[in-house]
Amino acid sequence: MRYELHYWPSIQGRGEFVRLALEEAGADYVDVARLPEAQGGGERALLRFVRQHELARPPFAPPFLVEGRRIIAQTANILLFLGSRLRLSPREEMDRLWLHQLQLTIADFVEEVHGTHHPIAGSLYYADQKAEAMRRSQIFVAERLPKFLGYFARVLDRNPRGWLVGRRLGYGDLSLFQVVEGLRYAFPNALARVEREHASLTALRDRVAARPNVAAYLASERRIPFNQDGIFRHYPELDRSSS
Ligand SMILES: N[C@@H](CCC(=O)N[C@@H](CS)C(=O)NCC(=O)O)C(=O)O
Repeated sequence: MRYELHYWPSIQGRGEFVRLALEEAGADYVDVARLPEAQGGGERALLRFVRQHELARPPFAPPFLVEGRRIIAQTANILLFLGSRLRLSPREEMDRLWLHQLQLTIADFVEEVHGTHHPIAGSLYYADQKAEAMRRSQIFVAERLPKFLGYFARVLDRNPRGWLVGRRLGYGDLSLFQVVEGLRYAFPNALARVEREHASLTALRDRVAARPNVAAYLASERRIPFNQDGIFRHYPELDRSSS
């Protein structure tokens, strides 16, 4: 059955974690809001869906995935659902939970990345919260970024296969790839320091980028370039170390 991904059409955002899983698996899917409005796409289609108040299990926010009559929201939950269908998660229950746990930790981290440029409110412009963003980013660069990435590097280092969980690539590896890519764009100075310390992060990033389906996707127009509307934004003034 064809999967429908519903996400904002002009940013990678959280939808990208789902896109990467669908692309790596060669799944049959449509990125609905990226279709022209005449074909039922565009932001209007997305908003119409979110505002369908008669839905029994409505999503709160994009991304969400539709498969037939099923609607699944929350990035980590979508990946939990897709993981077994697309062979991107291990078979053992405890391994699956471990992968889900890592994905939830990635979700926490992504929220903190977003908080670097929008520490007060998502509804305010960056310019209206720049002072707070500078303060928050200093702490992010000095403490949170090395702590989260050091954690993921430790997990990678413990697996001789070099993946987060088990013998094969899973959806968590694709997400960690996206985090490294996003941070290279948003915080190039801070990330270079962390990558120098943790070779396993760079190795994971390179192995994922070299997967044939991922490489084809990254080179295609389906991959939206990083931009200043997404989660990973490059404001040079935020990428400074306080030391
Ligand atoms: N925890 C949710 C967060 C979803 C979320 O924040 N979606 C953003 C776009 S990335 C959105 O459109 N939020 C609208 C809102 O929070 O009102 C997830 O991981 O999927």
